[in-house]
Amino acid sequence: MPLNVTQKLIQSHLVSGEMTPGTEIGLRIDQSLTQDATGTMVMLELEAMNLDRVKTELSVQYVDHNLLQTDYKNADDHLFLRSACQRFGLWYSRPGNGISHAVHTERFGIPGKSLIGSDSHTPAAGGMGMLAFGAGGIDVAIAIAGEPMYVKMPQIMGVKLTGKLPDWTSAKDVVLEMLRRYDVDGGRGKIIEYYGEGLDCLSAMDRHVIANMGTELGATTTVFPSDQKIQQFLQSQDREEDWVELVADEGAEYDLYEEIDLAQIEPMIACPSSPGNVVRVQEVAGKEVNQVVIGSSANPGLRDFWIVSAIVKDKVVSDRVSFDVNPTSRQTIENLAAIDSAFLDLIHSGARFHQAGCLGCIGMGQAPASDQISLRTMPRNFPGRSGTADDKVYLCSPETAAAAALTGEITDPRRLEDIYTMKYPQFVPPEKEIINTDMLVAPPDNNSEIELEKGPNIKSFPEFEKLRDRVNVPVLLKVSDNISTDEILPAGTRVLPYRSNIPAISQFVYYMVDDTFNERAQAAQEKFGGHVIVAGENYAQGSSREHAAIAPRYLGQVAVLAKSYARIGWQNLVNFGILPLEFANPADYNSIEEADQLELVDIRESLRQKAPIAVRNVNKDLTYKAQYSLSDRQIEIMLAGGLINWYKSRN
Ligand code: MIC
Repeated sequence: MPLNVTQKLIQSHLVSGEMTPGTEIGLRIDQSLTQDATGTMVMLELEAMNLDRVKTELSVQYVDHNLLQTDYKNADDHLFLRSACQRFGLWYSRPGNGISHAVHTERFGIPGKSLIGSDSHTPAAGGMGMLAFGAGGIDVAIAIAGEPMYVKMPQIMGVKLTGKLPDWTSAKDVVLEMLRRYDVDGGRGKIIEYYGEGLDCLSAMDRHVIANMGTELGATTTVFPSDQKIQQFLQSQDREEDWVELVADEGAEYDLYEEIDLAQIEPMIACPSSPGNVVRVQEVAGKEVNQVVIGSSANPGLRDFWIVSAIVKDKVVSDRVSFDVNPTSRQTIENLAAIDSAFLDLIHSGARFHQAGCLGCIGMGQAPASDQISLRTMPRNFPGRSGTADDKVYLCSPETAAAAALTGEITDPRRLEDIYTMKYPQFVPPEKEIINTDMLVAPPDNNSEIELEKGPNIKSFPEFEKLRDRVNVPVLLKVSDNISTDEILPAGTRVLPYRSNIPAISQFVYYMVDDTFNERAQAAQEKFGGHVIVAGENYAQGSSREHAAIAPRYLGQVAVLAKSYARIGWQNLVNFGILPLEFANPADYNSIEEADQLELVDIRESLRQKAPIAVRNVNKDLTYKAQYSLSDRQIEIMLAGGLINWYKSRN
């Protein structure tokens, strides 16, 4: 049978299950990637699991999120991660070396290999023909310990690309067009594979942009073939020997089909406050802009920075606009500096040039002014994520961002031809990039004696009890559709330093939605032994941060009762022993109110029987049927009270 690229990747890594959509499969994991904001917890989990040394072919720890050092906490985390890399045998990418996804693609990614990362944008590596998944930290820790990664076999959606992108548009506009068509949940349960002759106009880093933001579609991952474009890319990275060809067989088929004629793509923009809220730039042109930020894992390529420098060359950005440039990596900075006057052109135009990293993308500084528009080449604009509560963040291509920086208003970049009588600048990539690997520290051969270096803010992983059989607990919060992990547990300068301290970070759970939540959760834990949350569709979309499950569990969350879940958020609930229940009849959602008391009985036996759980609303005297779609393995994990308890009981 002719196979597509996804099927080839899955087949070559399959250790259990069959490629039947909806059933659980186990996959061998070759490489792992962790970043600091989620990685500290991964290292604490490795410690809790008593791991001696990584069992993957390669594992890399990046420091790219928690870069601001407003006190000792983040700096302590960096040292802790360095010691953990030495202790467990990981590579360490030093603070300021750059954003995990791009650095991994440039330095370590290999077509045909599998990758798991404690960051939801890990699928970016699918741009170079890898099978790459974002996951909660504990799933990454388990893979580092040599266990397979489990996922429900997705449907494979083939997106045929035809034609060639017009001037003033680029890869970001393509993925924004996908978001316009499918919104933030249209990719759920799917792997998106791009194919067709349109691929010829997309470089490896352009494909990275599209694969990165496949996460915003809710997709399990995104896959591109490994063709001549990837070969050229690996040549430019001095790693040609890592190239293998991986293309679909002649006559390969997909479960679902979609098509995009690239020639029809126009500059697109995602409006506040969802990546799925996409319109053509023209439709919102003229709105005054106060901030423009270039960078992030969603537009990390050298081209993405060069095109902006070429557009702003010999001009000065609007005096209303803060023009922030967040380079992807030190490699980007060195190479930008080596291309004619590109670096100087940016600086001269007024750019505020920052260190390499994620920065404002996760609210680590760069908060916009109140009630002002910020245009960003980033992947996400969930409410308040920027650090400003009433933010108005738009997501767009580097071309659209540069145009707004110059004019001070949202501007279709095609208009620059008239405003400045300029032609679309054509990027000629260097045949060989400047490569500097000095900021990547290799793991030592002998690791067993090394001590973990824990600052006072780093607290060991909390212990959780096994699942109870009966609970009678209040609904502490009722939320609507598409609640993101940024709303469940925000990031930003205030909260992120507590990622290695669950008791401390738990005070911020649901803080953005209801700042009395923590207090009420503690009271409910004392009085009733816990609480539940009621939610709409696609609960816990967005980031992979497992803290959005661990911290609620720490506060006594027993179950979530939702209409549906986002993949990683759902998996994280299971991993930390919170029941991810679904309404058998979604209309039941309407009859529950905050503070209703819900009684769940025979929980353990129902799980063993894989039977629905009856949820009695004590206040309304109603009973709802709650279902769940857990595999046998996940049921064992739930009964044990979470993945760590389960792992320990087997090792
Ligand atoms: C994000 O883009 O939301 C993040 C920050 O990269 C997260 C990880 C985190 O919360 O630390 C992600 O996407 O997984």
